[in-house]
Amino acid sequence: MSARGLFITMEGGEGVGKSTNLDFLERLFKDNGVEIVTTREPGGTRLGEDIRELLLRVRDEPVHAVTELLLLFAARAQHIAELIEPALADGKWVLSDRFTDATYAYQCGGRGVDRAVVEQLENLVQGTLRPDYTLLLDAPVDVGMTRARNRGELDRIEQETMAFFERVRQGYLQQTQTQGDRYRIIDAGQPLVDVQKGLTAFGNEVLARWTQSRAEL
Ligand code: Z5A
Repeated sequence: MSARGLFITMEGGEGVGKSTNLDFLERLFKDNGVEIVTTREPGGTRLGEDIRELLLRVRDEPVHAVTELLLLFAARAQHIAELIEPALADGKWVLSDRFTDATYAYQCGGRGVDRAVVEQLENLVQGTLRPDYTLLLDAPVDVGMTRARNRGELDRIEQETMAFFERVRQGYLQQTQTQGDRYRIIDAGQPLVDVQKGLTAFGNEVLARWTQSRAEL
């Protein structure tokens, strides 16, 4: 039986470079012989991608914060059952563009949802599943916004205010204080080449720890 795989998440505000850097990290791990599944939230399964579309489509009615929260966790429940847990159990690594830290940052930080409510849903939906490592790409809000907005039309969440995204950024930074061990923070405001030096250091650290933990079995 193969050892359980590692669960790694990439987080950060809008336009910090998650998609770009997820590809870079995937390549680095694959080049080192790791079997890896990349995915994203909301999404990752057919049902999850349908929920993503519901969540991000611009609507002419307000979306209640609890409705948004429950849709996110509904997508997450499917994601875990259908993709994340089977892959980890099979010894594969899972690299996800966002996971529950995003809920603490956007729904608690951004929308003001009580953390205790998210903790309850986290326990219900995830059981004991938590990421092994989380890479937070952190950049000033205006830097990320400028990058993201150059891409064209804004979805429902992207249409939020600067103040909202500032609270999201603080929400992420607060998360790293509460569960410090699994986080690595990279300054994503730097040129891409420097961000990717940080990613390489992170990737090599994870690979070295993994190799050591296998040797100790
Ligand atoms: N959401 C939520 O509210 N609660 C939750 O629990 C979850 C999600 C899971 C969808 O996420 C939305 O769902 C998101 C949060 C919410 N809403 N918002 N806003 P998403 O991850 O799919 O969407 P996103 O945040 O809008 O991601 P993004 O805008 O696609 O950004 P990104 O992936 O971080 O950036 P990128 O596409 O890799 O890079 C953007 C551009 O910048 C691109 O042209 C790059 O070439 C360029 N770039 C990247 N890095 C650099 C550097 N270092 N220098 C210069 N240029 C760079």
